[in-house]
Amino acid sequence: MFKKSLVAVVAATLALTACGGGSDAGGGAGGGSDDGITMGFAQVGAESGWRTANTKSVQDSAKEAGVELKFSDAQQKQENQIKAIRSYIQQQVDVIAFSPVVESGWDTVLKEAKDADIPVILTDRSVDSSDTSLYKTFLGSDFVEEGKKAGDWLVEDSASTDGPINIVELQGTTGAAPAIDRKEGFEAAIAADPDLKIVQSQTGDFTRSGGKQVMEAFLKNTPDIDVVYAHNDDMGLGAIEAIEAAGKVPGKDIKIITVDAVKDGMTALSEGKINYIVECNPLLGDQLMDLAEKVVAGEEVPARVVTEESAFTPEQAKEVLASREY
Ligand code: GYE
Repeated sequence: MFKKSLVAVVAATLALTACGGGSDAGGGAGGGSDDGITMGFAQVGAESGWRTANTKSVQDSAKEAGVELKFSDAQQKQENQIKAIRSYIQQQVDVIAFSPVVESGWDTVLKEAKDADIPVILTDRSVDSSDTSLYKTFLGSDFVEEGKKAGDWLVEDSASTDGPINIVELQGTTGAAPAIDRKEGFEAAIAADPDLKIVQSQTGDFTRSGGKQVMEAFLKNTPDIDVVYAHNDDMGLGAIEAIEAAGKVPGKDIKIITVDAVKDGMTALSEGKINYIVECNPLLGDQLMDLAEKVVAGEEVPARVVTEESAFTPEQAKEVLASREY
């Protein structure tokens, strides 16, 4: 255990160093980043297709905007993110942006950034701190709304079916804003139909392997599963593997609803293995750089910037698949 966490810390530190170096090269190539700003970005990890697209978006947009990016990957561990933020404070970056892996437990480190006069931007996920002066703005999706869209679709889809409909839920990372909110929104929506019942709900940690493992267990211990609601595409894709291995047909014997709409998810949707995907846009880089420049210049920014999103059926997935960026 101890050894493992030590490895993680060393890896995170290496990531910090390596990426700092990489962005220096980018600044040099641009030739004019002397008066540009430096951003410390503490990413959650590399747990999903969404996250990979989000990281690329942030890195590309930083380069384009002439922002020197110091990037770290916390491997889904809060302690690594806190370490990275402390290191950015020490390096006196102009602005810190991060996507908090879980909602709670950030006040101390955010206070340290505030005391050092370094503005903080929350991106993608939020914190539950009651002191909103600890950060300048929160850029990201409305996860409750995403959960509602998923639930509303199911209510409509099962309107013509009589009798109970058993739902199993694959939750995101325990304590993460998108896991908490997507659950809440979905539950609120399906309350409209008393036949819809969540019979099992467990975390798959937003990963494909997590989704597969939990779904295998559900298939063994839960009779008559009608629907899977997965908090992201990756867990849904893992569930598909488990369902097929159990000799059932995903999308037919068991319906699947997910959130994200990344390429692999949209491909499975277009093949009818997933029935509905609620979009969550990972391309936050441009808006983030824009907000960062304003915040560093001392300009006012809105306290909340919500990303615009839609949702897709298999037919719609077929239409848009080729033109999707991620
Ligand atoms: O849905 C999931 C990722 O925070 C919105 O994190 C993000 C979520 C996304 O791991 O795939």
